Parts: sequence; C-alpha cells; structure tokens
Amino acid sequence: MSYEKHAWWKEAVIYQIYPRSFADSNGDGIGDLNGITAHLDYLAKLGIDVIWLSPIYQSPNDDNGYDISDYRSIMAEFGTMEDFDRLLAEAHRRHIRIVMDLVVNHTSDEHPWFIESRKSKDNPYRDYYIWKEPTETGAAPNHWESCFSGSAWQYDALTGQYYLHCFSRKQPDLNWENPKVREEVFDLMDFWCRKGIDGFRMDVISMISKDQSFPDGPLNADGYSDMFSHVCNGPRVHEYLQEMNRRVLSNYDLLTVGEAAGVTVEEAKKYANSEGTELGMVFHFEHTDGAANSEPVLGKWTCTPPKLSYVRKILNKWQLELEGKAWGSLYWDNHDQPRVVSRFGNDSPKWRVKSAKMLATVLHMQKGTPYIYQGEEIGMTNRHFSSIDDCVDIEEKNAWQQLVVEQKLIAGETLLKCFDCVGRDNARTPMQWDDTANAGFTDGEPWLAVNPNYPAINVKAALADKQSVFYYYQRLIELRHTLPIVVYGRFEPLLEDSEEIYAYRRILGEQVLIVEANWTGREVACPLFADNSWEELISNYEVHKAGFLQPYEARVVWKSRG
Ligand code: TEU
Ligand code: CA
Repeated sequence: MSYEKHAWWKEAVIYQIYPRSFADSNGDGIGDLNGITAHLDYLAKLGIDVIWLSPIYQSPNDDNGYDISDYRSIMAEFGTMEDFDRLLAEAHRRHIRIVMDLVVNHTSDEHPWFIESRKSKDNPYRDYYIWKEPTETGAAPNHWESCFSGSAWQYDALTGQYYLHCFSRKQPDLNWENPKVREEVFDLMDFWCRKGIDGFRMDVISMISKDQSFPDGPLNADGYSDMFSHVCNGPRVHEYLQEMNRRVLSNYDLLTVGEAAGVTVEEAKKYANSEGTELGMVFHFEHTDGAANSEPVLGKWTCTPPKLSYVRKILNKWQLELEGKAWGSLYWDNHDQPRVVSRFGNDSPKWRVKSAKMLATVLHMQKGTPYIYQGEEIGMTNRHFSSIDDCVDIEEKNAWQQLVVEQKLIAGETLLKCFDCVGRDNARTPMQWDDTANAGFTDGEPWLAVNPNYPAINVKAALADKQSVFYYYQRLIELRHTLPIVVYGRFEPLLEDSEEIYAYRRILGEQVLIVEANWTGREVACPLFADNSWEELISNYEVHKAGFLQPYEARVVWKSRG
C-alpha cells in the first residue's frame, strides 16, 4: 500500500511539557529537569513518542523562559546541563525523543547581544536588533501594538532611539535582515543538534521577517494599530527558513514545527511543503483564536466558546487543503491556551470525562501529527481567578493594566471572567500527580497555585481507573501506532451542516474508518454511517443507542471494503 513520503514524525504523538509546572524535584516550588526525568516512565506508559520541552535556557523569566539570555545554558531554576544530558539519555533509552523550543524571533533584553546593541549606535551588535529614530514629535516610529498590550516600541534614552518588541519590552526582536543574526541562530541550533536532540518547535517563526517600511495603520479604540499583517509571513520568511534548512536542518533527521502566528493554509503549504525545503509542519491558530470578539478592543478576551460549525469548518479546511501538499499538526491545548475540556467541552463533574474523551477522539483520528499538552491526558480543567492578584502571566497582567487601569475600556470583573475562560495561566497551574499536598507537584510552595480540584483530578486516580481519560488517550495513541489508516488515510468530511455532530471518514486503500462525535450535552439523532458489520475501535460509551448519539458520545468504527 503506497503512502505518502514516510517520516518518523508523521507517525509520532508529541507530548508538550511546560517544565516550570510539570514536576519539582528539589522542593523550591518550581518544576525542573530532574522532575521530568523522574516521570519518564509515566510518559512511556501513555505511549507518546516525543517530548516537546518549552524553553529551558537561561532566562530572567519575564515571559517564563520565552525571553532567553543565554541559548547555550540551562535556566538555573530548572537545573544544569548535566541534568539535561541525563534527561536526554533517559528519554532516548525509553525510545522517547526530545524536541526543544527555539525562540529566535527575539531574545531577552538581558542577552549579551542586546546589552551590547543598546550601548551605542555604532556598536557592532547594534543591527542585531531593530532600532528606529523617533518621529519629529519624539513619538514611536508607528502605532503598532505589542501582543502583550501597549506600544511595540520602547524608547532607549542612552541612544535616543526606539527598539521593536512584538512581545514584552524585555523581549527585543532580532533583526533577521542581518546575516550575522542568521549565522548566530544557525550556530546555536547546530550546538543543540550536535548534543543529540530530535527537533525544534519554533516560536513565532512566522514573524522573523518584517515589512521593512514598518507601515502604520488605522488606530483601534485603544489608540494602537495592528501589526500582525506587517510582521507575520513577511517578505523574506521563506528565504530565511530555506537557508536555515540548508545550513542546519537538512544535516539531521529532525521534527520541526513552526508556531506560525497569522499563518493561512496557503502559507502553510510553503512552510511545511512536501519537498521538505523548510519545516515539517506548522501550528495555526484559526480554531483556538476563537470567534472574533464582538468588541474588537477586547481582542482574544472572550468567554464565548466557538460553535461546532466554526471549529469544524476550520479543521476540515486544513485537512482537505493540506492533503498531499503539506503535513499538519493537530492540537487543542498548549501553554498559551485554556484547557480544552473547559473551553470547548464541559468541565462539570458529570460530563468532564465524557467530553474530554469526545474532544480527544475528534482530534486524534484526524490526519497530521497530534500534540498532547501536559494534563490534557487526565482531563485537567481551567481554574477560577478571584482577583488580578491570582494572575502571573504577563499577557494577562499587561492587558489588565491597559484595558482596566489606564484606558478603562472594560470592567475589571468582565476581564477577570475572560481570564477564567481563555487566560494563559489556566494551562500553567501545576501538573496534578496525586491527592497529597500541592497535588504531589512540589514539597515546597508552588510558584503558581495548584487547581483546587486536584484531589479528584490527578494522575494517581487516573491510573487506578480503567475508564479514565488517561487510558482513553493511551488507546488513541495505540490506534495511531498500529493502524496506518489513522496516519495516512485520506480525510473526508461528513454531516458538514450539523451543529451537534462532528463526523468524518478516513480512507486508505480498501479500508474505511468513520468517526462520529456528539459535540453537545444532549442526546441527538445520528444517521449511522456504519451497520453492525463494522468493527468498533474506540468509544467513550460501552452501550450505544441505535440511531442516536448520547451526550458527548464519540465512536470510531472501521472495516475493509474488500
Ligand atoms: O506565542 C506567540 C503567540 O502568538 C502567543 O502570544 C499567542 O498569540 C497568545 O499567547 C495566545 O493568545 C509564543 C509562545 O507560545 C508564548 O508563550 C510566548 O509568550 C510568545 O510566543 C513570545 O515568545
Ligand atoms: Ca525545582
């Protein structure tokens, strides 16, 4: 049976670890590398093939490691390079690969390159970053808004210029137009490849080429203009990635996934093209950015869960458009997203397990490489924020300062409710290992409060319950490892107008696999696509009702047409 071009990462299931919140081995309340090593057997039991580590490099942690001050050393709080070498060796011994998070759109302002760059206009490192003169009135070069609120430009009095930071002011953007910057990046990538890592997740890689005219645009109600169309998928981004591929990636057998803010399907066909001249795959954000907010100034801050038709239209489009042209990634959760069972499912005690399994089925039976975020496999949920003091994420704190305190564009309790629904801290509460103090995450004081529902939702309870979300994910992973149709089968949508059922077919040669999932908490009539001759592969119900799907019921059946 001929499949498209084989690659190990097309058949793999990836598990993302946010090290700060995974497991603390030394009682300082902060997760660390030795904590991960101590839990590798758990991940081997789940059956995952790859661990994607969120950044573990030296960082002042303005953005929890996404602000790097030394790419070649391990963050002191996470451990030492010896701890990393041990983690890598222990993971490989269990046939688990390690993918690092490459953050090279920007560095920390405490990186030696930036410390030099800001010293003078003629410093050799000046052009490692993006510096511009003020306007005649002394204002910033344009009205671009940072992803973390406020101006994307920071004035530096020492040399009387502004520098660009698409994220926090402590995350100055690197100037990729400068061939020396590209050289430095390729060199640090090679350093980690020579250590034996197995790939990179590339942070906001779609933003490394900016429109060099830095054009301004119409102002939003908050007085700033959107920068995304001028910094995403820029004029030289594919040139840079093809150079990166030639200089580094093509020398190793790596998984590469680009976190591509603003990527469209058309652009994805370039970033993740089947000829392998750039990256293996990309993350898009169309389904997680959610329905556009009715209040533009609120941007992502909303509590309205996207309707099934909205989510299905997007996921089906990506399935159909990439077919045979590029490889895709599949995810609901990561360290920037709310917990999927709270955002798209139902995290009430009655329906949490059923809806978590339904969501997992919808995603993991699709074509592409699936990503599981720590805790998703046991159905961890969002937590409740009772005050802004509960929040530690820079994106949330800056939004509060601008929208509530300075501009008074939204009431505090309204924005706090939005943090409950979509704030990034939801994904960063410590991993819930058992029902002992702090969910077994630490013997110390956790850096971020543990979700109070940990006594009921934790790994120990999940491993003791054969009907848990954990064993359901384990079975989904096993299906992907054993049935080529799950990896390589062509995707065909079904019931595209339903607001209740997500259904689709996968076809490989004579084999057909059908997925039916009730997205709602109500029993719904479901035209069966399969008679009793079909074999059931997995379901979150043991007993079915012919012609109906029970609340949040998901079923996968298959047969060979031969
Ligand atoms: O995220 C980039 C990005 O687009 C996110 O800021 C996302 O838009 C937002 O958080 C969700 O609404 C990457 C990292 O994943 C994120 O953790 C970092 O804060 C950011 O880049 C800067 O490095
Ligand atoms: Ca620790």
